[in-house]
Amino acid sequence: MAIERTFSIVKPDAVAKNVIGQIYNRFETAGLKIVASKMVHLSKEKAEGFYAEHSERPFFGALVEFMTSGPVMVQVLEGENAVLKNREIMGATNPAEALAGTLRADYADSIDENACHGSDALESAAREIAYFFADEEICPRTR
Ligand code: RTP
Ligand code: MG
Repeated sequence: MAIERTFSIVKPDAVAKNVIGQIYNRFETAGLKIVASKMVHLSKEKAEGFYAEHSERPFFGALVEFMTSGPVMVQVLEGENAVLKNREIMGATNPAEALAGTLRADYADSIDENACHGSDALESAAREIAYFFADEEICPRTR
């Protein structure tokens, strides 16, 4: 299986619940390595750019308002099959449909405030990583 990188966000609701460490623990337990990480408070422009693909959807305004409501953690996760593995760890977009033991089942309150983001494909992962991290901010393991 290929070693991949994916992009992940601990969203403002989960940061407010003080579960950053518990979420990072899920990534590490599943064998994903955190190779870049920082806390940021997104501007409206940064959030709109990140979710540009959804700009015509009815929930776009609420999504941007939520994503700018408090700080987030952004991280790059590396490992075998990282894109799909992270989506499995997160669970379905709507926490009511998320499997037991997934991040969204455990930490999300609604489809609008759903705890985490994960890239949905290798191409979007590369774009999203570059949207938040310079190359020198990503630190592959040397041991
Ligand atoms: P994300 O991008 O945040 O990881 O979530 P996702 O791939 O599971 O879902 P996506 O379709 O990309 O939607 C992005 C975010 O928009 C909100 N959403 N609301 N009310 C709705 O029908 C609806 N659909 C999507 C969610 O907060 C979702 O995380
Ligand atoms: Mg998405």
